[in-house]
Amino acid sequence: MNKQFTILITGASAGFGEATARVLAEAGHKLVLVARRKERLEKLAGELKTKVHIAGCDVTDRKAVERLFGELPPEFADIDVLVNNAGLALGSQPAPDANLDDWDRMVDTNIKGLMYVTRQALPRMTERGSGLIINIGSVSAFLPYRGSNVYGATKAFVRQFSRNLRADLSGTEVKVTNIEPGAARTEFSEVRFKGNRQQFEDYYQGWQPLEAEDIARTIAWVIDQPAHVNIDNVEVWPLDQTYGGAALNKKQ
Ligand code: NDP
Ligand code: 8X3
Repeated sequence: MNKQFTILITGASAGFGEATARVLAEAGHKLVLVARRKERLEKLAGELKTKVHIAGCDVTDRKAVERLFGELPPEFADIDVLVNNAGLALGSQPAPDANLDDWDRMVDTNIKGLMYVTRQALPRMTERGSGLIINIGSVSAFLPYRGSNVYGATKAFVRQFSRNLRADLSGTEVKVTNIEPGAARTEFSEVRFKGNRQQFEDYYQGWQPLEAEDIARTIAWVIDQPAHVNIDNVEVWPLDQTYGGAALNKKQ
């Protein structure tokens, strides 16, 4: 690691975000850790040997996100890197059976939450003339599968928003990266299957998913690139997951 940065990670209380906090703390970066479950962040901060500021914040709450940035202590106020990681899938039913509240929450978190946090972070980056936004998308942005409906569509938003940000930020020295993981074993699937432990275990049975650390290392690698290099899009797949063919609805 060449430089020590101030890095804000949303969704740092579990999965990719927590693993990323651990990897980036080892490299000596200052961290701002954000999630709703503040007690988890407190425990994590206590284990990290770097300067950490924690903030309990629901990214779907626009005012709370504004407060989060407005109340950053001076030594954490200049965010060099934003890792927009907070997100979720809820439910895996095909669209006719899906729960509209689940759809709302995925849109609110994966799209609107990411928008709110990005909009708060950007002006200071452009004023300072440096910065990096790392968005956590998903292979579901472009890989249709049964039950992905709104979840995959929110990640398609993340993909295109990342590219549109690149266009807007041309000439500002602010970089944008979209990382698109395939299936990983984290609390993500507990949330998606609404705590159904059997469904969780069945899903991961017989193949090897990604681990949170695989994505944390990818994030650290993106951050390590020299100032003139922008990694635009990274797909990270488990070897055991790949494309299926187009589905045929054979009548007989
Ligand atoms: P986890 O469920 O393990 O972690 C999700 C994190 O997001 C938690 O820290 C949670 O914290 C936080 N979060 C959720 N909603 C909010 C909210 N409204 N406000 C603030 N924080 C919130 O999942 P992963 O680590 O696996 O997922 C992280 C990201 O990676 C997500 O965007 C997900 O879509 C994406 N992804 C995951 C894949 C996987 O297979 N696991 C594959 C591809 C992409 P808290 O509950 O404390 O608020
Ligand atoms: C989650 C990855 O493959 O379950 O974003 O859609 S996958």
